[in-house]
Amino acid sequence: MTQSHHPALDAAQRRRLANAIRFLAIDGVEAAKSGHPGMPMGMADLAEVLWRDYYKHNPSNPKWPDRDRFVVSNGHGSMLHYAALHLAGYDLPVQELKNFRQLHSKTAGHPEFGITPGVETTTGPLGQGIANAVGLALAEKLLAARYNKDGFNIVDHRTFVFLGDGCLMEGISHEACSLAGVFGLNKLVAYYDDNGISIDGHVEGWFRDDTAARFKAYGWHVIGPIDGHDVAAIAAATQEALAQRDKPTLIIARTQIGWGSPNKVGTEEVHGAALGAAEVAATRAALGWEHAPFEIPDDIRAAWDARPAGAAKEAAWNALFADYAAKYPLEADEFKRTQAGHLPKTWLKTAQDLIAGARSVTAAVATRKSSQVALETLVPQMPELLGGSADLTGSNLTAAKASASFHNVGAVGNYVSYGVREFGMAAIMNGVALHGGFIPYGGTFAVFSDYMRNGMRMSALMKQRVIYVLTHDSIGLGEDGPTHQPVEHAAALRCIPNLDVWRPCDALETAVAWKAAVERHEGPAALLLSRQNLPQQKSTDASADLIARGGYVLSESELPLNVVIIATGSEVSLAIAAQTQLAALGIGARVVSMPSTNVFDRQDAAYRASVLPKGTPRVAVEAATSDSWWKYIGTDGGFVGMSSFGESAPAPVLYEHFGITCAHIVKTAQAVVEAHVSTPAIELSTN
Ligand SMILES: Cc1ncc(C[n+]2csc(CCOP(=O)(O)OP(=O)(O)O)c2C)c(N)n1
Ligand SMILES: [Mg+2]
Repeated sequence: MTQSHHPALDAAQRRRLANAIRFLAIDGVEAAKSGHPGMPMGMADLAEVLWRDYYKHNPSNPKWPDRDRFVVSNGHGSMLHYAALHLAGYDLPVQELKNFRQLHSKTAGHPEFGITPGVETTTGPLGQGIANAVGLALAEKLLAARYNKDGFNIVDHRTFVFLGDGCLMEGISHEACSLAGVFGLNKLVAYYDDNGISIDGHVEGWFRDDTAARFKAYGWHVIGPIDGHDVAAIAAATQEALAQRDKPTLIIARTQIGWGSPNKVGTEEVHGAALGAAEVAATRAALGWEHAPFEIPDDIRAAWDARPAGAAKEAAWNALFADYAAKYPLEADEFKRTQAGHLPKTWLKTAQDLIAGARSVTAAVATRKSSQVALETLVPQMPELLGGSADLTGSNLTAAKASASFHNVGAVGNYVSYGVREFGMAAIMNGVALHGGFIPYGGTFAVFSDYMRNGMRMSALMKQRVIYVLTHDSIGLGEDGPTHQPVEHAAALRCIPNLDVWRPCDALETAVAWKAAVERHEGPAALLLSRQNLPQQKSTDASADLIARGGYVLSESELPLNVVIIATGSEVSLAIAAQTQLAALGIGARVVSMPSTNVFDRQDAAYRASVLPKGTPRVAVEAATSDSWWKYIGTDGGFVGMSSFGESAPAPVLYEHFGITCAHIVKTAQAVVEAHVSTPAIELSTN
């Protein structure tokens, strides 16, 4: 049973439709003199069958909530996606295909979310696309369980993904596909481009997995190998996949990279380079394609046009949703609100409760615990929060009382145990965020942010609201030792563009960090949280707004100002103690708490100068490397922190050992003040 509204075509006619993809890709790459023709030529027949007969989408509204999702995990094959989008009738005119890979075109080198209508996620880093697809399918399953009612399957769509050898070689595909099997994501259908080629040549020398056995072991339904150029076989495999009720499907499709090119087919040569004029001509002749570059005959255009069928499908869904909304108005409102990414109407009150609750804390509390307390306020009020941890729930404190674990088919849940799979978790959270309906957050130890770093980078690049809860944020975690003690991670995370890193010092700063992360529509946040208890700092009614600026004067000097001490997180209380001791020595010190350098850097110049006055020497204090701090303290500033890996010992012993102490801050401040006072003016030579 195909869903096509087009008349049945024979295999030769369908081959022509697939060849339209092939030649748009060939000619696009030729025009750019850069790109990857091999994959589009190899997977064109798969795309033709999937897109024309099964893929549920409406080119006129790429954001229709119940559309199927399509991901090209082997993102170097971007021209296949662009060609299909163009042919199906998306707002991607042929001029854009001619501008492949050029500045500000809608056809970037690899598919990019937010640039090209119909592209669901940014791919290119191999393996992450399939993990994003797992996230997309997970979101669908969770939303279906939550919102569907008898006779009202308002959430009922599939996630189709193309992937290649490279995606399967990458370790992240193991993490994500293993979870997809556990979760029984039966609406996930992956087409593996089994062409035996990657960049270095025939893969036997580096990739000999029994992929079918591997995926069966994950609990997937595996089909094939099939002939990836045989339309009937592709259709049969797809129908078998769509019939699965409790397993994701992998269709192993044997293809030839560069299919159609007489001299380059089946070779790595065609993976990532233009065919060249002679071979393009030879391919045109071999396939009987007589059309000029970028010219598509009307009958082929008509056969590809998915707009009428897509509009009809969306209209049917809109009617269903209208009936649903009449019967279940609360659910419908919540569905629409969360799909749009809007916060609940009660958000202002929730945020006030969050801040007020944090301000009422007096005891010393670890910021990971304060984060959990924040979640106790947020989770019951925000069904869109989808929590989780990479097997460290009891350490990350990412579960609230209202967190309900999602385990399998049909289960309603708002908490995912990702297992020990940090990178998989990050990329799955990206897929969940991209799907819509959720704000995902997930925890691990801060030191393992390296494991998921490229996933975090992709959240930032795609401007997705994903919240990373990174606990055990310094040597303050103590006895687990240097393997578990982050040293360079704060600096490394802060330099990812569009990732807001927060390292709060107490319950109030933690609450403000959560508020900022949840309110941030345009990107991810990382919360660096302590394992050890931290004292509460003084606050006023103005504090929350000041904290939200990323850096602020926490404690002003009572003496004329000699030095500014900038501190974050667990070291803020040391700076406050040093301020008192410096005052006793006659040195006026101001303490600036800087929970987020990224947010502080976005403040206007006047505000920044009011916090860090020009000409006053500065000392930064952070139990981490100094790399984040030179831009604030200058080369003549002082730094108290780490310059090596940590050690295994109780935390107080380590703070002493590494000199991250009140006494050392005092000494460092004294030294920079003295150097500042005694610095003579430099005589400049005039010749
Ligand atoms: C994480 C990552 N590492 C390396 C690359 C560079 N790269 C792009 S394609 C490719 C080979 C992919 O082989 P395969 O998936 O079999 O693609 P095919 O040549 O069959 O199209 C490599 C190494 C990348 N894009 N992402
Ligand atoms: Mg390959």
